[in-house]
Amino acid sequence: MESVVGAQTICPWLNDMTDITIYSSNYCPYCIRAKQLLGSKGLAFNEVVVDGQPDLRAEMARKAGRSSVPQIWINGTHVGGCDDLIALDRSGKLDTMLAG
Ligand SMILES: N[C@@H](CCC(=O)N[C@@H](CS)C(=O)NCC(=O)O)C(=O)O
Repeated sequence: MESVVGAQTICPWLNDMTDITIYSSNYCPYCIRAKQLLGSKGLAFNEVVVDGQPDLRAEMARKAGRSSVPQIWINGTHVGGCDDLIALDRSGKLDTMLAG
């Protein structure tokens, strides 16, 4: 059986140095999945809920170049949406990013 140890497990203090922002909607299953993945790695994140906030959604779209939620940034780097976050995690590159 394969055992995967995330960067947070090896270095639990990493989360203090990781700045994660997720623009989300409370009605979006992709947002819930992305937040679950971050939570499963013990990562705290700043959440910007865009529901009923067209200005925030427009701000997100301007920064991301995409209008769908979620949109995620890690330490200022735009990661993309939920599918992108999952792909990054599966490739091992998310842990590399988190390790700095
Ligand atoms: N492939 C995207 C799908 C995200 C998505 O379809 N989000 C919906 C809400 S659940 C959305 O924002 N739709 C409106 C739009 O695409 O502008 C991801 O993984 O993040």
